[in-house]
Amino acid sequence: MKVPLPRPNELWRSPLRGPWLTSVLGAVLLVGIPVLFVTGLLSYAAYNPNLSHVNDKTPGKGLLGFYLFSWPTHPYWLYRLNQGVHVTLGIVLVPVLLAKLWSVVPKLFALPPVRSVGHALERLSLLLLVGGGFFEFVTGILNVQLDYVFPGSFYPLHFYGAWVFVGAVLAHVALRLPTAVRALRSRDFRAELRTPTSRTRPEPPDSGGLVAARPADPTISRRGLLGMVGLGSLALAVVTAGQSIGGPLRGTALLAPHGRSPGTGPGGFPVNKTAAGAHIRPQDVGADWQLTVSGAGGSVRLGLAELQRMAQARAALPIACVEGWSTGDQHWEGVRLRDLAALVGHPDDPPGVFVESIQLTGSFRAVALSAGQVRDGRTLLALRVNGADLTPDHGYPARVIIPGAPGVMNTKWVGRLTFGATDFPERT
Ligand SMILES: Nc1nc2c(c(=O)[nH]1)N[C@H]1C(S)=C(S)[C@@H](COP(=O)(O)O)O[C@H]1N2
Ligand SMILES: [Mo]
Repeated sequence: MKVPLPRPNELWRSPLRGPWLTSVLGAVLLVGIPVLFVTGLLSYAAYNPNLSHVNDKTPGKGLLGFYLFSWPTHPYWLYRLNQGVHVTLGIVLVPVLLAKLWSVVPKLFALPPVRSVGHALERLSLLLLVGGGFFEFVTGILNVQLDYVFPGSFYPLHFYGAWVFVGAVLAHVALRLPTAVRALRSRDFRAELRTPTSRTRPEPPDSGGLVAARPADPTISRRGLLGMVGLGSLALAVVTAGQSIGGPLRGTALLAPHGRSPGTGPGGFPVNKTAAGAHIRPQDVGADWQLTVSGAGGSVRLGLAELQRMAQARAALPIACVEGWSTGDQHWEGVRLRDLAALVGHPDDPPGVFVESIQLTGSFRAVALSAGQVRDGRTLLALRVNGADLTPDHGYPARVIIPGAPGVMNTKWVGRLTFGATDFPERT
């Protein structure tokens, strides 16, 4: 005996489900996802990956790196803004994404799974859309919350995933836009916001199979559902944005993994990796510490006192991490990188520099900076912050600070600067 399988829209019976609701949620994502994509691509460009394989978080990016450009130092808050928007928006869109998935759930279980070649292609694009979206949001959130839990690196996964996801979004929009526009016009948004649960009726039956075949009685209005999603997003914004905005709002960033209460005093701003975490021992940064500076004109070794006797410059700059949090503007003081370049044979028009920490293990202990970054008079080898010596956790005795750049480029516990190099000198 053959038992007919129930159709998915017979199993999912919410009277709210329908093309209009799906299209409203889709319209929000249609605005948000391009912003995520663009800020994500910019964030990758900000690493100056073409400068050095040490900076390149996705070796083998190939054609996908077509848009890369030399990341500017103006405005000095550029990366902070970009990354604050990227991370905050990504988190804020989670309730919308979940609601959108809920709204189309009968589609995901449509039977038979494939009816024709066209249908197969559409299903495949849906798989890439749902899978790609899920992957991007999960890897992004894991990276902000837990740091590096991935095999290899987060960057290639999130970067390649973004292209797959956006490709699927484009295909989905191309296939669905006319239906979505029609659906949006089928109901008046403002009237919907005035409709209570008691007057909530299902949308008319649709060919797409979203509307329930036998709708249950409503337990919430469309206005209620959209309000719930909106409040969820708002709540996430409130407990996230403070980590990028800083100041008194930092305390509200309940979801921020780093430094909600970074202490007080001159070093009272968030720390990513502590000196102990980086295995920097007190004797490594004691009286014996020396900085090796090399360039076309040779090498010099400078102790802290010698660096302190050089011209000291000041710059108010934030550290802004890829994870979205920022320290806000801090008052740094130290030697301009371009002055150090002048010491070793680059009196004018300095080249880029390869910066190495004395830290021996772990990520982020070396980075290549561009000539443009060295040239900027606000790019410092900072010795002091907020009127005091750097604290051990902030990179004592010396760290790099660069306007507009990602936090990871602000190398701490610096031991060697090689002007004109883009890799470890012993490897070239
Ligand atoms: N040597 C070294 N420098 C480093 C890091 C590191 O792990 N080791 N982390 C980088 C990252 S990812 C960021 S966001 C900033 C954080 O600086 P802070 O801890 O002083 O706030 O330092 C950068 N400099
Ligand atoms: Mo970072």
